[in-house]
Amino acid sequence: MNKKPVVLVTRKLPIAVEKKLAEHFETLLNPDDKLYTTDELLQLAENVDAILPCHTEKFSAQTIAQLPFRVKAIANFSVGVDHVDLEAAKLRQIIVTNTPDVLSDATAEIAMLLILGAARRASEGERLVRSQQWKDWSPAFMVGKQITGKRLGILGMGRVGQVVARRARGFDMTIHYHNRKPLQSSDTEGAVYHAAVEDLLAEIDVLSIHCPASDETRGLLNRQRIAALHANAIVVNTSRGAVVDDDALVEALKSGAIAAAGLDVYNGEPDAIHPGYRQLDNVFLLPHIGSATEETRDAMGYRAIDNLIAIFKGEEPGDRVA
Ligand code: 8YV
Repeated sequence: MNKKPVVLVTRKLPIAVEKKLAEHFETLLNPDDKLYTTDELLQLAENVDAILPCHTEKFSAQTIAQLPFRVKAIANFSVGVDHVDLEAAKLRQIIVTNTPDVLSDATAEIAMLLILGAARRASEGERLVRSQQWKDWSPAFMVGKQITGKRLGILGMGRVGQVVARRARGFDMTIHYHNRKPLQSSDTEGAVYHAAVEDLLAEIDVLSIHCPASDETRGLLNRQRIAALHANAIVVNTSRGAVVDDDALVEALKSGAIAAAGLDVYNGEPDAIHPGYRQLDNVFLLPHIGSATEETRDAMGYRAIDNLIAIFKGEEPGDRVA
């Protein structure tokens, strides 16, 4: 019998996923969920055929160049692949895959939570109750923004963006979007396309960011574009912190140039995020939990396993990105 390929799993995955993986592969697991340094990662990769990492492990060109030639695949447990230098992987003929689709619903839920939380001052209210500072009620108390019937702008109308649009229609929101290309008219469900980001920003009440981090999108929401938003606007980000210029967003939130923000992803996450966010009352902050549901974690794992199975059968994996 042929020996099973060996897969290095960099983080603790759901039990069912680790079990399924072990049916097809020899596994090198991380039961303590230790965050490996790059040196540890390279050392562990010495005797494996593939790596199943999360976005917490960075595969720069330099790291990829140091991977043993035995490593044939990086099957990510993530939809975002900005932690992997795809060009470097291609050069080394390492196949890279991701896990699209299966986390769209979970991430859209968090986008809606952020929209509502930011609009209705959930963070501020929760802190008030917990700290026993809630002493009074009046009609002027904790008045927020109503989102029903407002205009939602979606930056990046891919899989997650489209689910958010659908959920937001349940709040009677009208949908505007910017994408590299307009969607086919059969898929837009009446959403209004804006070819220029600035035009989108000027038209909306809530902005929800869903584009991946790339050279084109890094710092896309910069000072000049934030200035195109109106003073009641709310900005929500569940994609990647890199899309936002933090100094500019913090400044706009502080000065009242925009009303509020809801963030699940950050530059410098987890422990080196812009300190300004922590000091502001008008931001609703979550710790990168867009896809963190039991169903989605399992589905992400199974999708990564399917990709690995295809790769080691010599077939084209369903979710190849490099
Ligand atoms: C994941 C994500 O939890 O899949 C992604 O790109 O950002 C998250 O929702 C994480 O990346 C797992 O590696």
